[in-house]
Amino acid sequence: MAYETLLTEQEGAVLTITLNRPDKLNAATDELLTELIDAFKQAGRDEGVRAIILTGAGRGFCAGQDLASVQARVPDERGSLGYGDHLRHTYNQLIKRMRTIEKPIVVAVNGVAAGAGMSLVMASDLRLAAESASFLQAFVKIGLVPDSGSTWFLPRLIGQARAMEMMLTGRRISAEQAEAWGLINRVVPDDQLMAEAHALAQEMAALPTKSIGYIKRGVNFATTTSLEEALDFEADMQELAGRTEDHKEGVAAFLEKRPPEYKGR
Ligand code: T3D
Repeated sequence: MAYETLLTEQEGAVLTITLNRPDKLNAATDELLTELIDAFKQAGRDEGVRAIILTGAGRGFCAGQDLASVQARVPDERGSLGYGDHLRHTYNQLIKRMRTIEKPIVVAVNGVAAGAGMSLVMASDLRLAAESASFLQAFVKIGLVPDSGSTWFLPRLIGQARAMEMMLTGRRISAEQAEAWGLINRVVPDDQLMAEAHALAQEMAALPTKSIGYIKRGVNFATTTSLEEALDFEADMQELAGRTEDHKEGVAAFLEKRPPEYKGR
């Protein structure tokens, strides 16, 4: 599928998806959301893709929902702009797809990540940000509430006190602050962001892809369950991992004292 609001580029087993509405800081229209869901769907199906980089074109990463398209919505007789249904059919599907795709997503935050744009960052697996990037829970400033998983991800990542401060004030934090709070893995100089993201994604793409998928499943499950259930789920995931070709290759390579060659099978 050719996209209007995304750029995609594959280098080896690494697919880069770039949000491409730079004049609007890559604010998300329905078209962009539909295309992004599709891009992750295709990437999930394609055996040749073993790691994904998500980034933005221009000076912003993503400014959340496109507010011009919101203003164009006509309220119904109850005054509803249809946010509930819209979220369920677009952002919620996207966030679930990002969490369940069994491949690593490296996000390269190149600029401001606001509102649901910040949720895209949090739904990714490994988070790099340029020094000039920033993050804000913009919702309250326009009389909305954090969505697209923000209430779920943010307290888990940075703790309830900091999460509440970000959500209640809508204040912007720097990339340096985000790193110190554990919101992102690492800040890198602006001109090295994409090189670092590619290096990390290539490292991920050379790993046993199925293990990465099972690790994601395990962490998703464990986040909301008891230790007993998590132990049981880990045993299920280990059972599946133990059946993969890559596991056999990993053990053989270790015993033969050679680097493993993983195929993602
Ligand atoms: O059902 C549903 O859809 C509900 C879902 C809601 C999810 C949400 O994400 S709600 C939150 C929506 N996002 C925001 O409220 C953030 C709005 N943007 C900002 O607060 C600021 O733009 C930033 C803090 C992100 C960046 O500020 P700054 O000064 O660096 O840039 P700017 O000058 O404000 O923006 C540059 C351009 O991007 C400008 O366009 P122009 O005037 O040059 O033609 C601006 O209008 C445009 N832009 C930025 N954010 C959005 C946007 N256009 C549409 N929608 C945006 N969200």
